[in-house]
Amino acid sequence: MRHNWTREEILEIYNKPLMELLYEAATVHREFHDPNTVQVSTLLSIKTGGCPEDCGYCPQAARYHTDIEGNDLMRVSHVKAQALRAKAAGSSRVCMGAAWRNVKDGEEFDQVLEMVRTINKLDMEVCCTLGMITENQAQRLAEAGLYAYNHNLDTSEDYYKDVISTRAFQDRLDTIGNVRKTNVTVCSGGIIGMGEKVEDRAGMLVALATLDPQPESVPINALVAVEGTPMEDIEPISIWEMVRMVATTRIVMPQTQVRLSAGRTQMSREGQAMCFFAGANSIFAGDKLLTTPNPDVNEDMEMFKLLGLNPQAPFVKKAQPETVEAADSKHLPKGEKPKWSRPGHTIPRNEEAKAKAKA
Ligand code: SAM
Ligand code: DTB
Ligand code: SF4
Repeated sequence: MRHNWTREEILEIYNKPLMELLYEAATVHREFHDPNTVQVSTLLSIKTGGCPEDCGYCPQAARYHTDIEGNDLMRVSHVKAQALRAKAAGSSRVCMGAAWRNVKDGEEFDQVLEMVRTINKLDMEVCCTLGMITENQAQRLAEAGLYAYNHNLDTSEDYYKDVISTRAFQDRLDTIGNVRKTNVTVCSGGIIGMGEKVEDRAGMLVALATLDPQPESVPINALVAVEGTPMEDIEPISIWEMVRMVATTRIVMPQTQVRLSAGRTQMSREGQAMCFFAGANSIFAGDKLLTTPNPDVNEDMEMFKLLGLNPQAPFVKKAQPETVEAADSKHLPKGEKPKWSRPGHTIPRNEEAKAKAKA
């Protein structure tokens, strides 16, 4: 396993003649994974909208005017019902997303811990994506039975400054570092098609591939351009860019689960098949991502049948974590006030979208 990839090396891979790139990626893929098995995750937005951050791609940022329905924290009983539905539809993992900048100790986080316990007891892998977290909060999630924590780098450190002004790239790395101090696996990837250069895609892959250990899973999202966000007018990327990104990710992170994430509604079956050949071995299933549409589950299952793919069982890569009940917890809330950064520089397109929303 190499942890010293450079941007130049990664760019060279990304820009190879396509047939060379596909062959190399598929060869690496077969060495480490069963090419006919694809892991299926279901997303659940447990707290939607009203987010204080200014992420230029995100329909859930309160400052932009988008057409989404915001919601308070979901009830544990509702989460359990949704998880059971996902399990019946073939998912082995539930990923719960909250439109938070960071986790705060208190009743809502206690509820999330209860959701984690509940889903782990259904024998499904549980993932959370709740924004920035401290080591103590990561430990508490681990104790509840969390399998993975998702926290995307989203793009290169350079381009990050053109996308988000309310936190810095280093905050993301720090949260990933906090998760790494526990038994919880790391899920971290990003978005392509936000107007970044190919060099930025390579830069993001350097940041991920040089983590030691590398993330256990890497979601590759294509931007879903949502009306009202600063990126509403960005044209969708072509399938060839997605295939190149997936193949390059596979080559530099051979053991990682590479997830075809947002943007699949715009991909044909042929396009997705090429991504699976290039090393993608995970998808988000269910007709909704967090707030935007995703292909219908039945259509996905038809695609699996057509391609001879099988959904992966839970806990094949790593044993199921144990759940410690709240009453037996060894990690009590510390009531910390972590100093996550707030660079606050001006990003013109974010300011424009904010002004438009105000007007
Ligand atoms: N608030 C938490 C955070 O930002 O870490 C967790 C939820 S956030 C919605 C999770 C991820 O969704 C983001 O890091 C980003 O990669 C992805 N995402 C959000 N909006 C997207 C969009 N319009 N297109 C593609 N991916 C998007
Ligand atoms: C990830 O990388 N993509 C997922 C999940 N991790 C949390 C989210 C995609 C969100 C797409 C836009 C939306 O539906 O709001
Ligand atoms: Fe908030 Fe996460 Fe959306 Fe950024 S990506 S605005 S932090 S929900």
